[in-house]
Amino acid sequence: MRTVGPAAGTFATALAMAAVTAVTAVPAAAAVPTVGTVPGNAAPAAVRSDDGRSLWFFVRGRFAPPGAFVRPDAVTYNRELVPAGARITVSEFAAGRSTLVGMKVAGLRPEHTYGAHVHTKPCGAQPADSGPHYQDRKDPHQPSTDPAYANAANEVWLDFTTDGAGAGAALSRQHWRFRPGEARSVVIHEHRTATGPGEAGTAGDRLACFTVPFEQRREADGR
Ligand SMILES: [Cu+2]
Repeated sequence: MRTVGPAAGTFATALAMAAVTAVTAVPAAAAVPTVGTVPGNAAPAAVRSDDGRSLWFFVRGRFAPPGAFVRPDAVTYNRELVPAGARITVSEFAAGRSTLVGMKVAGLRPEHTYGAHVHTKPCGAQPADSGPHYQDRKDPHQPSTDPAYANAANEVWLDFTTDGAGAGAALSRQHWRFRPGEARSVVIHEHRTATGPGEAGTAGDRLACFTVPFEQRREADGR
């Protein structure tokens, strides 16, 4: 497992790793609060606990090509690098001013380094539908390639390298919380994320997208 972004504390790392691990250990029928299932082609596994201050959830999906009639929630745009049937799990744990995002994938190309980020819009039939990267401090110039904004502390980067079986994982810790409703998907890209001026944040083509319900607007807020 690779930690992206600022060095995570031992406790937080252990906690997040436990969350990522729990993702595979929790059976679909676990007696935990379930806020609906992920529609479309994602697996019916969305477990969520949200008391208004802290939040924990995970969602699982299985990639498929965009279909004409099903809204794509786990969609591959490149079946060579993200084959149909490849699996993804994304988890978020957020409390106080910290956010941990974990991701596990399986069924991808073995020993390949992928870029991955949290994006601002849900997946669609087209790769561009997921919008730009989520940024804590928004770059006034979009698309953002200024390393002052396009970096692993201000965005959520989940780059990973698959093992010999095509499995991979990544973990990101941020010292901020998502603005509700503004972080909507994880996009997997062609290669590692660049960091230099004029190219920071770019990672090649968008290969696949997974719609994720990161911190959402609370219905009680009436927004
Ligand atoms: Cu991206």
